[in-house]
Amino acid sequence: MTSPMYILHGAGPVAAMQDKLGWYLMIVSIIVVVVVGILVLAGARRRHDGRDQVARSGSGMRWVIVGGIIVPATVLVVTFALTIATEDATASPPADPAVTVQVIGHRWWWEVKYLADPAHTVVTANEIHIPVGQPVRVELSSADVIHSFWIPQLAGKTDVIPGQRNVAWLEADSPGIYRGACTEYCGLQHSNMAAFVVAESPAQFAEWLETQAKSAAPPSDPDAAAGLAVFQKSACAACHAIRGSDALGQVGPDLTHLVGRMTLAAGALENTRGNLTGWIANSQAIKPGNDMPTMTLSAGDLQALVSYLETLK
Ligand code: HEC
Ligand SMILES: [Cu+2]
Repeated sequence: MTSPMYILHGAGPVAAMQDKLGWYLMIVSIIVVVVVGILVLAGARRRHDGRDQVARSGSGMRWVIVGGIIVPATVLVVTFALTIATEDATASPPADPAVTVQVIGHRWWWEVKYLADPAHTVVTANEIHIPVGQPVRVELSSADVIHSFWIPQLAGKTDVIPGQRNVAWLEADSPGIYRGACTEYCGLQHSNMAAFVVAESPAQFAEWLETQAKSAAPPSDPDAAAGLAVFQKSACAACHAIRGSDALGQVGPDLTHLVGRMTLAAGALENTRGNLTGWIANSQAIKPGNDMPTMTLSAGDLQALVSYLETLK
């Protein structure tokens, strides 16, 4: 769904540092393999000839010291130093990040929280909006098992571990949608656990955050109002929160601004009215084993529910 996942097209400073190290390792490895291959072939041929005096002469010893100790040791030390330097630079976010976002791994979706303004906690799912060109601190935790957070074009993998808070940072050089995924096997629906970073201009980001901080307005349309009643009296409200209503559930994604999201169920479906109806009618057929049970709703209740959810802009 939406943008593919590129691992070779870095689009921000963290990815650029990791790309550079990756290419360095790749090139050095190729050179080492080729050189060792040539030496092995040459050695085999020499043994064949039965001429091995060179190995015992002084020039042979020099070869062993230079080729067997000095060159490999230099390559290893330089590689070690570059790796440590890259890890250090990519692991610690800049001291004053523009935005801090909490990302909580759930089986099988991502909860996304912004605590920038203490009066308003913004909670959304599977979509991380960030201002372009500014460093973003990502605080990672898990509600259940070990997951791993990976947005290949922006930053490498960081484990998401229950009972621990790991920190990653990322920054996008240009606006766009960067697809990521959970990259630590976490059960049945691991492959349907996409995350999307939406990088937009700082003004657009501020506007988005302001919209997200608002509570849902009570529906005016009678069909939608009936839908809200269904939502509150059925199990939905026990698992989902809609800020501004009585629904405070914490098991599933916050639905306050559901319509603004691109996908449903962590990239499993495009967010359209038809897919939303299908998801509520039988989410287990779409994402088997996910934590939303199949509920029996009358056709009327289902339509009312969808009409209500479609007002959550
Ligand atoms: C037992 C808890 C539970 C109940 C009850 C429940 N849900 Fe869910 N719901 C979830 C979970 C968990 C997810 C996330 C599934 C996933 O992506 O793996 C979810 C996902 C969703 C989504 C997709 C949200 C998104 O951003 O991807 C919608 C919409 C939704 N539920 C609506 C409803 C409605 C409407 C009801 C009542 C008819 C309902 N749910 C009942 C747990 C529940
Ligand atoms: Cu996972």
